[in-house]
Amino acid sequence: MSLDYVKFSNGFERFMPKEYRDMVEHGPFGKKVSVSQMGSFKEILEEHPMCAGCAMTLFIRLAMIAVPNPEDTIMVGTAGCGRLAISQAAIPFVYGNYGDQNGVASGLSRGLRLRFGDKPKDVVVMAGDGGTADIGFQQVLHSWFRKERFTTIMLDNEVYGNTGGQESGMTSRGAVLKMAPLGKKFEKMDMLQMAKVAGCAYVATVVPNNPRRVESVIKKAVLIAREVGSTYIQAYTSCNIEYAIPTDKVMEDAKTVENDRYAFSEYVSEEAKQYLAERYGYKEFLPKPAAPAGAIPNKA
Ligand SMILES: Cc1ncc(C[n+]2csc(CCOP(=O)(O)OP(=O)(O)O)c2C)c(N)n1
Ligand code: SF4
Repeated sequence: MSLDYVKFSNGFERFMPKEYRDMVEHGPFGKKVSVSQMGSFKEILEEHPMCAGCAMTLFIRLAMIAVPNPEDTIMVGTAGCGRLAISQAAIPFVYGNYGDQNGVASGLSRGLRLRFGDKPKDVVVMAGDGGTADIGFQQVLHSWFRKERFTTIMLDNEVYGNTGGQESGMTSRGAVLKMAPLGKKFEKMDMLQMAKVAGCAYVATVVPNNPRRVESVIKKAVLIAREVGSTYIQAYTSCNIEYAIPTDKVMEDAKTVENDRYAFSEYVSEEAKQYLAERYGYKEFLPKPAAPAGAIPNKA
């Protein structure tokens, strides 16, 4: 796993399928690409079998562009809609039993550190809200308490989309779904607060209609996870099928939900701020210069 796996073996170039040649020649491996350049390079995820207009797919596509070193990244996932797209992408993908993704990622991340030492190999978990907050909850929380150094991304469509519309812990109270016809009786779980209590060094919420923000939070989360500890991103990735959102209204819905219960939020621990500033030059986290002696502080 390195740039070596995205180059041709001598003499084989002309036998490789066009898609593969495009990926080697015009893909993002070993280069710095950004979401603002979409359309000018071959993307890691282009074709997938998910529903037309599915916002989850857009988010996954953006996430694949945002990871800082795609050639040194392994994605881990589980049952749910997201794996249908993630498994089509040109990044290695590990898929286990439903809900065991954070256990698998813990072992993988530790193993990669033993094998490759200081050379960063990034492990990124992407799983649905059911996989993260319900079935995989125990393994998710324990990986955070143990400060396992990988990123967990919840693809929160607020429903079990892949199995036809059961409520999840992340469904909002009162929501009526095909297989929750009486309406959900309990509140949406506060996974953000749980992530902070469990000691995550970085916790953020995003919606996919702000690609630059998606890119920014994913980069920070992956970089922090390299050395500081667990990081968590919760992304609203609507299910247009189970929530009956017309495909041309998916982005409008994301905006409405952002204004309602998915306002952008970002928590960065002090240790993570210092690390991002010193190691990766994040200016916003550089310590503020001390006020000169005798200066009068601004009145609020
Ligand atoms: C052990 C096990 N139980 C149940 C299932 C069936 N199953 C597949 S996907 C899924 C729900 C996925 O919901 P979520 O994690 O929210 O992801 P989404 O499909 O909504 O993206 C279930 C129950 C399974 N594959 N394995
Ligand atoms: S069922 Fe919902 S989440 Fe799954 S692919 Fe279709 S729109 Fe996307």
